Amino acid sequence: MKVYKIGDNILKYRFGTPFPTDAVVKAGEGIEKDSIDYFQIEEKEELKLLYKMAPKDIVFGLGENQRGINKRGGKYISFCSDDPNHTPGKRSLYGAHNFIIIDGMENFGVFIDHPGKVVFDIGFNHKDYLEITIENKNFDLYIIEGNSPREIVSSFLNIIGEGYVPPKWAFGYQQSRWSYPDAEKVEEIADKFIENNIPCDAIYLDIDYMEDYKNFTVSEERFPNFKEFVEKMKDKGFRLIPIIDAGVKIEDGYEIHEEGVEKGYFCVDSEGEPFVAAVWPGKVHFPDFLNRESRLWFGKKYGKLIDCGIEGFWNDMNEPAIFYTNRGIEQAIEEAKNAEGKNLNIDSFFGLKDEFRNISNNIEDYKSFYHNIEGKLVNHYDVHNLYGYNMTRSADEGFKKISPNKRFLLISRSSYIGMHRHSGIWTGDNHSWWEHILLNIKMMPSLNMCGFLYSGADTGGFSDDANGELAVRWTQFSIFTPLFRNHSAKGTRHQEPFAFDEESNSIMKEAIKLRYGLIPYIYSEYMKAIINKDIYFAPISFEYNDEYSRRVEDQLLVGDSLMISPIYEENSRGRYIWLPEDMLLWKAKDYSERKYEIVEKGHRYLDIDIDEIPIFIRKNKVLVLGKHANTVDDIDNEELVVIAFAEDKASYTYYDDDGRSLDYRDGIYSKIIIEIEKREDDYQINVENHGNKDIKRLKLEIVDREGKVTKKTINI
Ligand code: MIG
Repeated sequence: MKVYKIGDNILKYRFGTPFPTDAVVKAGEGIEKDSIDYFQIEEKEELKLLYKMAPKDIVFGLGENQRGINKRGGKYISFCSDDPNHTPGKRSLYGAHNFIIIDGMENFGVFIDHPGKVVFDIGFNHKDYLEITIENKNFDLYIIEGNSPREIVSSFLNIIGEGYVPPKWAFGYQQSRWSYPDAEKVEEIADKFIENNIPCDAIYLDIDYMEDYKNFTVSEERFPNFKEFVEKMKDKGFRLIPIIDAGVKIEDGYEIHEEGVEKGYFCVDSEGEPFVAAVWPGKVHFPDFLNRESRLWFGKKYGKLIDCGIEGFWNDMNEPAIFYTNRGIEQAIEEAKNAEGKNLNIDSFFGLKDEFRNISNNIEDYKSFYHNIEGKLVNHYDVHNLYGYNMTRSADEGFKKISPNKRFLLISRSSYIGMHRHSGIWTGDNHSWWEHILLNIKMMPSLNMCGFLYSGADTGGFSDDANGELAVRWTQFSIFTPLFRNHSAKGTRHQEPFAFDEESNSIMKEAIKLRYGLIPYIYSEYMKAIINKDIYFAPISFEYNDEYSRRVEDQLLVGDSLMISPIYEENSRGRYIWLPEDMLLWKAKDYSERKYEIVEKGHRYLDIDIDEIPIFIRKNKVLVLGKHANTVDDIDNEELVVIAFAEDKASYTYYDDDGRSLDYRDGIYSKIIIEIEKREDDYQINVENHGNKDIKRLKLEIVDREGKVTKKTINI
């Protein structure tokens, strides 16, 4: 074991010879040390790290996973999986996010940088023990110390590098469905948004836009004159976001297939031949994204669609998902033949059924192909969790070659720590279930701790049918998620904001308009989080360390000023809330109508009608609101409403930039610093403008401890 010091509070323990994952961007200096802090080590066939948790310890993290914000009580397996049923017992979803924080008797973070299987048993086997099992003994263990979870997260974000920033329009509402099958349908959907005056910035193209599911092709029949169509839709205010799948169809004459075979850009089987699996297009090869040249080659292919005016993509099936291989099919058929005519007992009957069920995403298949890493073959199974990450990295590297200073929208289904530098993620195939609104709420802060700030769930739910109320309540939560996308599966009920009864439609519309009003705040908080290595969604205990706050799982902090308490139960007209301090409540309905009330610290029951979105402004904090428009580009930025809950003083730093380039990385952005201080019965306001050329007026609404509202307009 070698030990490295990375900064003041981080140690890296290196076991064996780890595969370079590129998760961490900071190298350290070697130091002399021969024991590991905090953990006991058990070395058998696998390596086990053991930690005895104190009763009050909370364990945060693990990004995309089941269960609570506090991960205690569960067992989680990092092995990226295409699992469309996110039921509570599932241990693996699409991502592998091996970062946890222990907050209690001792405070530290742990990151296991290992691209193979890692098991986190957090008090499942034995309620007091955290056991981390790493199958392969070559890995890096990072231990990060800090005084608070927020400090630890921040140190972690600091070593994994600066997060992805999408174009500003990607903070607008986005509509998706599997599929809007042709240009006619896409345009019809766009026109419905226009007719109904509902803001929307993007419409997604799912697999049916392609010709026979071939990446980087567009069906001539369903989308004739694609380039003109993309332009026409952009003129109407909608960007089109095509999907790209990991598998490349095997077909003579298909350029990507032929080039890939010729140049050796695909993963190979044990004979050295391109590995064959079947996904949407039928038989496919998998690009070897772990290989630098393959990555560059594939990344540049996005240019084909970029040339047509496309500015955003979603990368799917990149765990990679495998429907079947010949091996799997043959084995199952063999078992079926053996069973033929036999009197099957319960075990052999279910065994036979499982044979067929287990054809997809089978471990044997993952063990039967290889990556070429600088001339050395590496078995896929050992580096499985890096595949989606590197597909998405390939896209981002391609974009940077094609248009170095332009921001693209990019989301990936599968991910590993470090991929947040290249893209955001959507959380995959959830269901139109109330339970999945709650899962969405709990997952957001965990994803943020792992760097994935630009994320969101399929609003309204992917599988199964949503009713109007569910679509409404989900939308009312998703207006706060940086990625705000409504998506649904083939064969399910339509769930666009005009697909339900009149009341539900109109509530969804108002919620989406409110989202656009919130964009100045959301964008400002998002960007400050990126630049300061901070998070956007946090558990309330990150700011309030009382014993109640530490247990709250269904209220979140959004940026520095807000707390939200979404409704996630059917037929609900209110809910219990824990207020760790007095807060200002705005039950938002229509964003231009603002009524405030002070809610005092304590346990409260709050009535929340179907059309209300409770937004709490924390003490001495500020919410900024803009005007809504039907697209982000059309937002009129002249006036900013500044809502302050000022017990004695409140301040806010409003961030903005051009929204489309990467210039913010060179410090090219504007700030308006607003300071409000209570004086006898008036307020002293101090405004400093550092380079914002859009905003001409601040309309202040300052609410004091008694609920008295003072309005002021300041020209800047
Ligand atoms: O096997 O492209 O998660 O969003 O609509 C399903 C079809 C493949 C899974 C994605 C989903 C997408 C769907 N895809």
